Amino acid sequence: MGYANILFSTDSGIVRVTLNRQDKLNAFNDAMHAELRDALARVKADASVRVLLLTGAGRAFCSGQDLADRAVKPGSEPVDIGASIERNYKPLVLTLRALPIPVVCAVNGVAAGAGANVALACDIVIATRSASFIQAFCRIGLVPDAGGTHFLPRLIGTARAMGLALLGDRLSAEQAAAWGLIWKCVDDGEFSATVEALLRQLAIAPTRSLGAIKRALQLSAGNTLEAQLDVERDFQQEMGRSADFQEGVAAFAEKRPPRFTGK
Ligand code: LHQ
Repeated sequence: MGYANILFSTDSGIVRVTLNRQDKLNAFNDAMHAELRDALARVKADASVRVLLLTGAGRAFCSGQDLADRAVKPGSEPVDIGASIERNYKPLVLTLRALPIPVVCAVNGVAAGAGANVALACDIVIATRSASFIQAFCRIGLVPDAGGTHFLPRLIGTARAMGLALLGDRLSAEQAAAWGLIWKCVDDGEFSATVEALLRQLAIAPTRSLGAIKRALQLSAGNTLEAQLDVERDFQQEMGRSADFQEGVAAFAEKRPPRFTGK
């Protein structure tokens, strides 16, 4: 499948997916969603991929749903926004969460509406200082989607989630980091280099262990302590049999850096 709305590249275990509809601030439309589905299926099928980057081209990360798209624009035909969520946003968020590799979201500019919440669905969210997050849904009579009502209260608590979702105010990247909504905010001039270093670090990490960590932390949101202790036991049992665990321990004993293969 050729891509017209995203950029896709692979290099040394790192896949980079860039939302690329710059004149619309990288708003999602049906075509972009289809391309993202295809791209994520390729990532899922390729065992050599060890980290995925999601970012945006130009001055924005993503302005959410394209409000001019036929699928959502009110007109003579009634609009079924639920169908668009079922077809596009729900599978996108679930796929990002289920990928057994770390997904980095580099928020290079404004992230609004579903654009903000797709970012929050990623595992490590790093933003440039001039970026911002807007739960824009209430500005147009909708509710947060793409997992926003799930992620926001878990990440920053109900009071802040309510404030953001009910008011639709712009939250600076700096404040987002201070609140724990995202991993980190870095100065614009250091953003690309910091993202690159992060990707390279993750690409040579023990990938199976990172996948298990991701899953275990996700499961903890709905688990009792006892159930979570069982999750940890089962993952640890699995990791204990991995080549990377052997390598990690051997490297420690030999006082050398580990050479993880992701196996
Ligand atoms: C856009 C958009 C956009 C089209 C900027 N669409 N053109 C909803 C419905 C259905 C299914 C499921 O889910 C959803 C979830 C959602 O995502 S609802 C939320 C949708 N997003 C928004 O409401 C945000 C709309 N955009 C904005 O508020 C602003 O553009 C932000 C704050 C993102 C950026 O503001 P500025 O930096 O001042 O840029 P701008 O507003 O001048 O935008 C630049 C261009 O991009 C402009 O086009 P133009 O031809 O005038 O230069 C905008 O019309 C276009 N654009 N967002 N979502």
